[in-house]
Amino acid sequence: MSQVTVPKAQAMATRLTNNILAGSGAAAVMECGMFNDRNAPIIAFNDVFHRQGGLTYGGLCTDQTDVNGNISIDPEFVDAAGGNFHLQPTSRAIDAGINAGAPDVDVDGDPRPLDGNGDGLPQVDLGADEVFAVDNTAPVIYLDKAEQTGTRTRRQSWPDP
Ligand SMILES: [Ca+2]
Ligand SMILES: [Ca+2]
Ligand SMILES: [Ca+2]
Repeated sequence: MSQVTVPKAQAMATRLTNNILAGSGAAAVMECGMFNDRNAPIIAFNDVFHRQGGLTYGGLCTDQTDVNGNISIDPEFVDAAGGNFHLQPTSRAIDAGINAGAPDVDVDGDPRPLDGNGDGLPQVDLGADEVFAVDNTAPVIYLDKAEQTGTRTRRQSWPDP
């Protein structure tokens, strides 16, 4: 996909949420208002990204990056050239969406929202794919502890699990 055009006639009621729009070339990735309407769509919680650092928003749409949850980052598809638009586990599109109004399943039939960043909060991912949770739990380290207070030393230790 190189460009998305939001027709002016539909723009008044159009709300664009939880999408990844990645493009390239001279045209803006998201060009708004090609037809009759004078109102820009409501754009929230999307990743609008130009692969060469070019124009992301055009027409009626002002730059929405860092506004209303919108970001502009490489979505880190698994293999875009090969047609695999699943997200890599490191993608910042994971858990970057808004749950309200999002579908219950993703393109694979995976349930959504899932907690994909390990913070305990299930949040939808941007785009068609919902990524299964990765275990980001920090490893538990057991230490012996010694505190010196005046001439006294207090020792504390925990058994290994
Ligand atoms: Ca998620
Ligand atoms: Ca989360
Ligand atoms: Ca999935």
